[in-house]
Amino acid sequence: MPSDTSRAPRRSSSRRGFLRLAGGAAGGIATAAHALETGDPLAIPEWSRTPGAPSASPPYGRPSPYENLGRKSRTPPAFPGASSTGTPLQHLHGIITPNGLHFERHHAGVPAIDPVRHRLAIHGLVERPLILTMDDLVRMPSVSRIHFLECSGNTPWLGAKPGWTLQESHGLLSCAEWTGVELSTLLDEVGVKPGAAWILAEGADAAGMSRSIPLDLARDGAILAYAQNGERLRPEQGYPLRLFVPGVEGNLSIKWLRRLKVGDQPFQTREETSKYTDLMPDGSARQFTFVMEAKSVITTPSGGEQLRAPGFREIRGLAWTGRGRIAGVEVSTDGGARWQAAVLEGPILTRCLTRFRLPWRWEGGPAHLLSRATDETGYVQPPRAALVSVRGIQSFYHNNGIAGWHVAAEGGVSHAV
Ligand SMILES: Nc1nc2c(c(=O)[nH]1)N[C@H]1C(S)=C(S)[C@@H](COP(=O)(O)O)O[C@H]1N2
Ligand SMILES: [Mo]
Repeated sequence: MPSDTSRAPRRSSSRRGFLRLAGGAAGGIATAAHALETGDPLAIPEWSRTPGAPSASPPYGRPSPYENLGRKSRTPPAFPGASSTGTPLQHLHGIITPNGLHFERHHAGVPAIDPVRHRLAIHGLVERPLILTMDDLVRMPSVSRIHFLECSGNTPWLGAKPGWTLQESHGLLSCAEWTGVELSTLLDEVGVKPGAAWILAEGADAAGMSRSIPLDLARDGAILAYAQNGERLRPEQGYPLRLFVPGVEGNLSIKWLRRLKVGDQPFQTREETSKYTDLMPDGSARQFTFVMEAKSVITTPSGGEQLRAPGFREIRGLAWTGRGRIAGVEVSTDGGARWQAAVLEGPILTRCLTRFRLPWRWEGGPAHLLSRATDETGYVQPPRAALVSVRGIQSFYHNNGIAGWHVAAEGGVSHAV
């Protein structure tokens, strides 16, 4: 039994006794609710009495009408097409983000691309420049890998915002299985010339979004992805083709990819000069801060939830790192005075979300829930104050500081750091 449960009085040594879900102060599970409604807990409900709807209606399935999930706009659009929507992480389970709930970040909206007319050009410092159709790419050797994608602007440096839900504080984070051609396969095909060191990737959207990617990073598992969780990419995720660079800020994963140009130095595009740099306290700016360092967050309880009755409640969350695998996650329920090791749920994949969980009893008083991830390099997710002491508060991107939730005595949950 985990250490924090040993303090709870136990009526029974069985697991059921420990959870004490039925009856008592922590009652209120389905059986009890059904009994209230019908007076008979084993009565046959109406949906068991006649055959249900036939299958294939609609042909592409949808969630139950009782599930009311949606992405939510994160920022008011600054100019036409600029938008972002957050994944409702607080309502999801496991590590995979359903395609319809993957977060979105568009600098000039979602282009409507005809896959038959779309082309990928690769040129610059290469022996054999190429122009590829989607059919050409899909015929090539393929890989499928599960990785997280996080916008480096996901969690602003604002400190505690009591009104925030998880969708607002961490929603520009999703995780999917990406299928496509490894970029290194294509680079071998075109033959990179001596002196080549960077690759420009350019999107076919009206923003013409482009970033420079070091050749080493491009060869470290980057994918020319055409599928996501088993089906072709969603238009919002870059249909028909996106670059997917695992472990680094989402901005490098250029959607609607139309061109790759190999060069001997970075191309100094708008997105790596005026944007996606980190302003330091001395006025200098850090450029090319690619990697997403270890980070974690508790997904439940989280902001906006209302705990109703004291009793057992599993604390659950997600941890991730751009440097490989998550090695451990610790959870505190008292604002960081004491930490306990959470259980990591497998599979623990590289540059992927990892689920963690910890049994907890809410005794009814205030609590301050925090989580802290450690990755396989030994890097430990820092407190916000430690980040601020080095980087000041002018930075906008790459906030991976410890954050969590405050549980009020009456059970209301709000954002806290
Ligand atoms: N062509 C293009 N690629 C793009 C963007 C864009 O606006 N245009 N947004 C970038 C940013 S800032 C992020 S965080 C990710 C978001 O990917 P998603 O919308 O699939 O979640 O795509 C990146 N690739
Ligand atoms: Mo982003």
